[in-house]
Amino acid sequence: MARPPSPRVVLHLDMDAFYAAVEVREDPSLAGRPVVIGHRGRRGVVSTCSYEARRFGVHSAMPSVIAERLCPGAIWLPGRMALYVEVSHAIRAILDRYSPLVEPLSIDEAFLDLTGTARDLADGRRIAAAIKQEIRDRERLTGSAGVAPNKFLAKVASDLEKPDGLVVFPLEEVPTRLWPLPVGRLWGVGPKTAERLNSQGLVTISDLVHAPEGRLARLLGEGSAEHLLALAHGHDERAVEPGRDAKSISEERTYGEDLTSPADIDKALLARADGVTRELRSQGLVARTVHIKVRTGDFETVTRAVTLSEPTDLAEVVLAAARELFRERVSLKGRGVRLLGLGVSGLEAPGAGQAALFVDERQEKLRKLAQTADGIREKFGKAALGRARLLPARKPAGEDDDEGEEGGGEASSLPSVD
Ligand code: TTP
Ligand code: MG
Repeated sequence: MARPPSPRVVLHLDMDAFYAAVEVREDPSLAGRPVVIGHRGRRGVVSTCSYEARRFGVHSAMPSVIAERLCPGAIWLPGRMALYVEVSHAIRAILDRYSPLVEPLSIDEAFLDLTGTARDLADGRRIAAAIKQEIRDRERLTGSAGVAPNKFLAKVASDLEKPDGLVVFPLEEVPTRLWPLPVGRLWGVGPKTAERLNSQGLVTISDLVHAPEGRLARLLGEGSAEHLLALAHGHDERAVEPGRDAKSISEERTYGEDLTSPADIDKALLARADGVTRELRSQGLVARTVHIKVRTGDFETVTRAVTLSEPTDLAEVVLAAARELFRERVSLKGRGVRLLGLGVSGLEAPGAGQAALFVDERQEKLRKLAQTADGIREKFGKAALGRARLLPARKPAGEDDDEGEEGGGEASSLPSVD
């Protein structure tokens, strides 16, 4: 009989008060003081703050005016993204020495699959302690680690004893340590869903687990209910995916019939900009460079690229750049478009520039809209939400409403992340 697969050992590491901690490291006179990263004033928001400032109630994404009121004695710093990225790379280099399977999630957190190196969770704890110590020695920073048989429990665990925490979360401890937590800790439960569950008296994960059978499915749909209950029991099969630190994200499509009308070409660009930026947002990244690839009916292929003044994850911004590239730098000379691709590169965590430290109202509005749309798509499937402009009176050849699927005839779609 085949042996059952050995249990996995997954580690999640999240640095403590990352930007603020780097600033304190650079200027030790800040140690022990409330430090806020962000710009003061009406349009500013808090990027993060030291744990000393958190005691006053200050937190990430809070409008600066409120933070100033809560903690008048705070030291405000504008943030130095280049430095934080450099430190992030140095930490990544440390992590890479402990496992070939490292999946970065943001500028200051990553999953490591330790299954190959750690015999069991206790061994995982030993490795986590060594990683934390090495980060402390080399970078003079602290991080919090969670060690568990899967990604979900590892991520919950790393947050349980922040800052400077190290928590091992075996499956047996799910009832005592996971069930008392609020439903919002389950992946997939955003503020809206949490509110809905709370209004039904379902406040803790324990409430979900003990709800009468079928109740959750009636509230959220069968798929979501099943997913949440699996997590609530500490089950999560997702693999640590090192490929997620993509260098570029792109989509291209070949059309059965060459696109000739400007309107059809524009619709195709919009569809690709939509797909690529949705992937960006789902990975929590923004991009600096937009490129397009155009193959004409006679098989000439050109690529064109432009670097944006601010990185973005918004379809509108990417589309505007792609349109301009197409209009200004592609010459069809009467030929039709056989293949059209759109990609983004220069990927980074958001907040990499001034843009995230200030609230740009129009961009924020667009982002909120996009995130709401992403949420709806995730919940109800891709067909649930299109854009008005994506519903052409006449579909371009090979273009399909159903994202990412092949169109008629010889059309093909090649989304790729590399
Ligand atoms: P987090 O890991 O969420 O926060 P943190 O590291 O500052 O604090 P914690 O100890 O709770 O982990 O985010 C990492 C960095 O990302 C953070 O230092 C600053 C940046 N960031 C923003 O710029 N804006 C935000 O809204 C958030 C949440 C983070
Ligand atoms: Mg952090």
